[in-house]
Amino acid sequence: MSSIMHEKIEAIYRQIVNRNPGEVEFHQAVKEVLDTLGVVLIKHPEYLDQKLIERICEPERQIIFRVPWVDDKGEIHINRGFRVQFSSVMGPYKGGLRFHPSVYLGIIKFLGFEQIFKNALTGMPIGGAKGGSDFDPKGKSDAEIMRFCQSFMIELHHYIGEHTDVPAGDIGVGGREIGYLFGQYKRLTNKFEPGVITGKGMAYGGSLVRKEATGYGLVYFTDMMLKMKGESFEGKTVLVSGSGNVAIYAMEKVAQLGGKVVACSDSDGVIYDADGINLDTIKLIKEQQHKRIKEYASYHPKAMYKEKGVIWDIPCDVALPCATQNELNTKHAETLIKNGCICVTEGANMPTTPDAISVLQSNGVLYAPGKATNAGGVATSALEMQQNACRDTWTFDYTDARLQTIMRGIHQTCYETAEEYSVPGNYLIGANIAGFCRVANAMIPLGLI
Ligand code: NDP
Ligand code: 2IT
Repeated sequence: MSSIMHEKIEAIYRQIVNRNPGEVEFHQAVKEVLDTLGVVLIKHPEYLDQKLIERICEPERQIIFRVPWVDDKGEIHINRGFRVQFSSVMGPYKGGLRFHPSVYLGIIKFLGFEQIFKNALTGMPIGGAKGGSDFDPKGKSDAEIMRFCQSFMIELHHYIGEHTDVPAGDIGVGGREIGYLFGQYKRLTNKFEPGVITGKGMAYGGSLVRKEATGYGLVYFTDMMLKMKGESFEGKTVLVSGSGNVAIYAMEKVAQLGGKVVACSDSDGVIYDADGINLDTIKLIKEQQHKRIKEYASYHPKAMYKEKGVIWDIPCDVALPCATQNELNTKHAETLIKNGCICVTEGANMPTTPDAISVLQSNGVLYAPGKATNAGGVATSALEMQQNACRDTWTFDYTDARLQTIMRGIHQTCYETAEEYSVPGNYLIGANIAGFCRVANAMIPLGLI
């Protein structure tokens, strides 16, 4: 890239950092994309003239609201709710809701920003958004979760709708929370409008495969990358961080493809089972009991639990970070390489730090970013919206086949874009450029928006 182009992009980035002080995760996500766009801007100077980067980096709308609720003891709590509607250029705003104490505007904006390009990569008609709250669901009763969700929706319902903005789950928001949110939306609007939210239960308008989609999609994509190198999951030792929705179904699909997942984790520690993680036990502990991963050892005495352990210290062939942002740093990347890991693909959003990505890539480790590899979740959300729109329910196999086709399409797009820009095998550049160009090409014909 020419130094003039480098300076232009650097100036845009500086401006974005200054306009959004303190939002470090947002800065990181923007920088990762901007660092790969120089070659595109040389080819398409109109993108610069049209100030496309500056426009895309400024959310179309940001909503911040108070969420008051009462706990089981009668004490009042006040949380903060967010919905950042980033881009509706490809379709209605679409993206999950995260309930986690770490949530603030910078996290929601990084997630919403990535969502624009991820959603564009799926090829489905969906724009990009994200929302959530600094509410901590851990240790809360069902009734407390319900009251919080109802209060959250009292504000949120003004801004969403099947043609406007369609939320879904993310960290701390799964099937239970989606049910409470949808129930309250229905009461407030007096409309049974299933297309307003995705990740719904099958009893009231959900889609088969949505629960599995992010994890399955990640593993389908990873399998395609491995196959390009003459490899497969068969006989591979795999690490999956986290033990939530994405991690569970990544583990399930790895096992189906002949790999062995030997460890998973939560924010308290790591569980290692040399025999392969028993998924029935994980589902029982996590999906039904909402308990800690530590419990696993009481069901499988040979398994080892390490409080505050680092999962990436365990030798593996393939590492799948499926917990949260910046969970895999340079030191972890070096350990993985030393232990012979050949592939790192992201189930979580932005789990690998920028320096760690460089370390992986320069050591020849296959790497692909979350906005490509975890797009199966939101893509299947779009399939749920399609079923809702035509009041239909598809079979598991049909929906799963659609998911596989979408993941194949994303893989091919990233792979071919990397070749086109003379960086073969660089899925990061392929994903960023392909996603950005799709959004840019949809934006220009719409005038100055
Ligand atoms: P869940 O809430 O179901 O699970 C999250 C898991 O990650 C839990 O095991 C949790 O442990 C762990 N975790 C969360 N925050 C931290 C933290 N700060 N430090 C350490 N561990 C943490 O969420 P999902 O599985 O839905 O989401 C996981 C990741 O995948 C997120 O990055 C999300 O944005 C991304 N994603 C999710 C999609 C979806 O469809 N759900 C789609 C695409 C991406 P603990 O219980 O201890 O907090
Ligand atoms: O990060 C993500 O893509 C999600 N949390 C899923 C979003 C969705 O709308 O299904």
